Amino acid sequence: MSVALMMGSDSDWSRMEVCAKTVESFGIECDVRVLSAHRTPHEVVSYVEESAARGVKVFICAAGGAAHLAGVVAAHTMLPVLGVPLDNPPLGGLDALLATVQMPGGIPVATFAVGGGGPMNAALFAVRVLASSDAALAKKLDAFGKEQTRKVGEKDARLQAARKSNA
Ligand code: RP5
Repeated sequence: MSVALMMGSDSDWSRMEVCAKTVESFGIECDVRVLSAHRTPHEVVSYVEESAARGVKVFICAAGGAAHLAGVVAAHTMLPVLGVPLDNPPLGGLDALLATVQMPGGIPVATFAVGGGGPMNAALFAVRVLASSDAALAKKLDAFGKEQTRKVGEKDARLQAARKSNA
């Protein structure tokens, strides 16, 4: 059981590393590859076909600009495909967002936020998909949620203390 993270270019990695790290923090293998819908179209299809045979259960596809990677992958598999549009210049990611999200009916791509929490949320969504049939993983997700809540509580307490000492 693993996740495949595909990126259109190595220039995407600085924004997608958090995605791979988040998947791996749950003890799930994350295969990271640079494969482009436009520059390596045949390799994309071969990789998608062989990945399913290797136990990949979810594809995460990140690309900027004319971001067709997630759509092409979704056209070649029945596994869930999560698309992460990236905020490249000069259009800042609106181009990638529209290319990723505006899929024709019949070929679904779950699309995440441009920048911000998008790459991390794609990872967490992949973990949620896998956790739906894995009780141990569901437990880890639950612990992650509780820890996140605890950290927000800490931040709030710090803010209250700082405001009190400045009053
Ligand atoms: C997209 O083109 C890639 O996902 C990347 O975001 C963008 C630019 O690629 P490089 O020219 O940096 O290789 O396919």
